[in-house]
Amino acid sequence: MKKHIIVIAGDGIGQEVTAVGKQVLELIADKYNHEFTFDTALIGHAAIEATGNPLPDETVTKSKASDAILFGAVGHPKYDNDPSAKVRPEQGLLGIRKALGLYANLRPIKLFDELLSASSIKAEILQGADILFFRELTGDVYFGEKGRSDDRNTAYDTMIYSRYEIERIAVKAFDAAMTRRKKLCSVDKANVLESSRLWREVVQEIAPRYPEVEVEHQFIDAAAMLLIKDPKRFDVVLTGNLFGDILTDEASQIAGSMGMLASASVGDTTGLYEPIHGSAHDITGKGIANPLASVLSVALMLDISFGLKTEAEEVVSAVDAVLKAGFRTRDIADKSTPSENVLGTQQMGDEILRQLKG
Ligand code: GGG
Repeated sequence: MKKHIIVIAGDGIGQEVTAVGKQVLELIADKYNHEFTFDTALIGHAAIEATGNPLPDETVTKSKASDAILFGAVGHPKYDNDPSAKVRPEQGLLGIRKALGLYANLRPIKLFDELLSASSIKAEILQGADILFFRELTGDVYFGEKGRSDDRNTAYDTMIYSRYEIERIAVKAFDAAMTRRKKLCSVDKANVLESSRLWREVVQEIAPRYPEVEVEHQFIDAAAMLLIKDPKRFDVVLTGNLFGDILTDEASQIAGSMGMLASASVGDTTGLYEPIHGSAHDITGKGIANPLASVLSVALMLDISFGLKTEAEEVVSAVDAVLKAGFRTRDIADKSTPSENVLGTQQMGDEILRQLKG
């Protein structure tokens, strides 16, 4: 199979973890006789530095012409305490999602058994948890009108959703529920927000098309609590952009670390695959970032964009085997991990490659 992949590593540890993801793709191509070609493109702070623009036109053009995007992260601390900055790295990520029509962000919360002890949540609560989040990606307060009053003392962001936007992601989530445990939880704040009332209305309208799927609606505050109290009650979770952003970071604690969570952003065109974590400048350049979310993002790419199920399963199995062998990066190590088993980014990548080579 011939595929062309754009690597957009972005900022901070995005560069480090994406390098490992690319090595996994190269090895899979070699092992299974696929021809994967690669190109790179700029985004985020790196793109601002080089071109003044967090999302250069060339990045969009190259992405549209590719079969899949391997993405790292965007962000830089210099913008965090500068509310007046007009140009920000995050605009690159939001912009590419919009430009490519990537409206559905799939975030599987998979707990590898070996990491049960890495979580701060009790093992009996966690064991067996397996959740697939559908986070809407191109609407909500992220894209609604925003601004300041003339005296700049009042600010607003508009939470906005259209029927069409809710319907297309809801259909994807219901379709996924049909292939899983046939349970779907839609998360909103319909007791307060009008956009959430429309969200709930549309999900209720679609539900009868899927009579086998058991549907429940939860308010975001209750969902946040239940996720920690009883994660096993969830199968597919469908929610908007802001609630999904927050809930999936919370859910990363079920998987042991943000460094374990992969995601796929899909829509009408090229899929984009990225760890859910950001650029993590506090650990950038130290070689200690966990590359497994990038490796697991590669597995999602092989499965969803290329239909290579065997290859995807092999990548997930390699992660499982490396964890079973006792290797950890710092974020998933605990007191019982021998210091020689605590690996850096590339060392962890090397263990994955060793497993894949067989
Ligand atoms: N790899 C994810 C990433 O870089 N996140 C940083 C960020 O800007 N996130 C905003 C969002 O995901 O909406």
